[in-house]
Amino acid sequence: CPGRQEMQNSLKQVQKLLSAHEASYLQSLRTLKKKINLLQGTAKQPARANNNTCPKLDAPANGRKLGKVLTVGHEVHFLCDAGYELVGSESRICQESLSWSGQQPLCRDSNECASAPCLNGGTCVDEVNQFSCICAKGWAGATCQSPVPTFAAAGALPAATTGPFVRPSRCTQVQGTTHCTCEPGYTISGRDSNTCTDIDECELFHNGQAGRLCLHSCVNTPGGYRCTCPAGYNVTRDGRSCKDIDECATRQNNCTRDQMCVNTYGGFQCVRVDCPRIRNATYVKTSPMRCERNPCPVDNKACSQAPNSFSYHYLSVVSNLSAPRVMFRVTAMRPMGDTLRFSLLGGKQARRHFTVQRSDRQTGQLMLVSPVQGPVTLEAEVEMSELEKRVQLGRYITKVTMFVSQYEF
Ligand SMILES: [Ca+2]
Ligand SMILES: [Ca+2]
Repeated sequence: CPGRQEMQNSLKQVQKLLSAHEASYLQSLRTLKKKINLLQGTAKQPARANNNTCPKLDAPANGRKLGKVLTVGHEVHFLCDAGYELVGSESRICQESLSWSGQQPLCRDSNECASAPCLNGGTCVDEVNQFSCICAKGWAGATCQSPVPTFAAAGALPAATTGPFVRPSRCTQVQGTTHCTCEPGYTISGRDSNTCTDIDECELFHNGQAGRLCLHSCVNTPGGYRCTCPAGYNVTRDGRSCKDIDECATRQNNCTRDQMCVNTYGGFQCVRVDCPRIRNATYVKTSPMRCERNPCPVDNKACSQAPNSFSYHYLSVVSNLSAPRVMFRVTAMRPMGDTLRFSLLGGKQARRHFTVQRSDRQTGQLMLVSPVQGPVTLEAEVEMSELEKRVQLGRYITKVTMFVSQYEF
């Protein structure tokens, strides 16, 4: 009967399916058991570690070892330092037999010369992580790429590019690149690294923010520079500024015996003090810088009204001195009478530059009111008069001569 046959076929298929499931189930069970055994073995391992590890491995010379676990199933990897290449097994596994797979690797110096980097017949020398070239005659550079300029070629250069302002550079090869250096005060010339040219410090620092290189003038020299000063000055110890030469102290003057030498900034002056010749009174020199009136005849009012003394003072100042500024003080040592007066004598020029002020009861001071551009010589006279009940007792004149220099140092 067809119905029964169909039923039997279905049962057979179910049976096949069931036995396939059973086989699969048993297989899974075996795998699980294995895994459990392996896990149990791993858990017990520390107690018998010595029995279950591969021998210790060393890192190769010029290389490193990655991985520290020496138990079965673990891997150790090897790396080489830069410039070295690995020969042998890159990684090794600790096997069930407690021995490592593969071979102990080596780190071998890699050969940078393999690509024949030296040109024009140069010989390559392999070094650790780099190479150098020994160039054939007539060639230079890291890879012997540049022809060496011969002496004849240098001589053929225009005159402006030779001489003390041009020097050859010193070149060394480091890691395949050429480094050229110059002596101090020189810099690599823009055109090629074989030539060094002098640095023009005077030009370079002409308008420097930190101030001029030299206070007066700068002279560029091969490999350096120097500051110079105008006549009458020496360069200071720091090499930058200028210091006046004291011609009076160093006998570099031509003043005669009856003259006095006055040192000025940038020069000197020979001065001679002559007592004034005025009507009604005569004067005598009481010191090199002072004249006093001779005693007046009795009842000679004109003589007794003439100044009692003239004092002479010479000042040396630099040009453009800041103002206002006290230039000189006149003091009455033993004042007589009840009043002292100080006043400025002299013409327009004196009044343009000076004023006289009283600084205390017995002292008057000559003030410079505006800066003066040198070179110029200015003169001013300060008169001090003593009065008693508005009657003049005495007059004393101080003549101040001011030598203003050309330069501001
Ligand atoms: Ca220079
Ligand atoms: Ca001088």
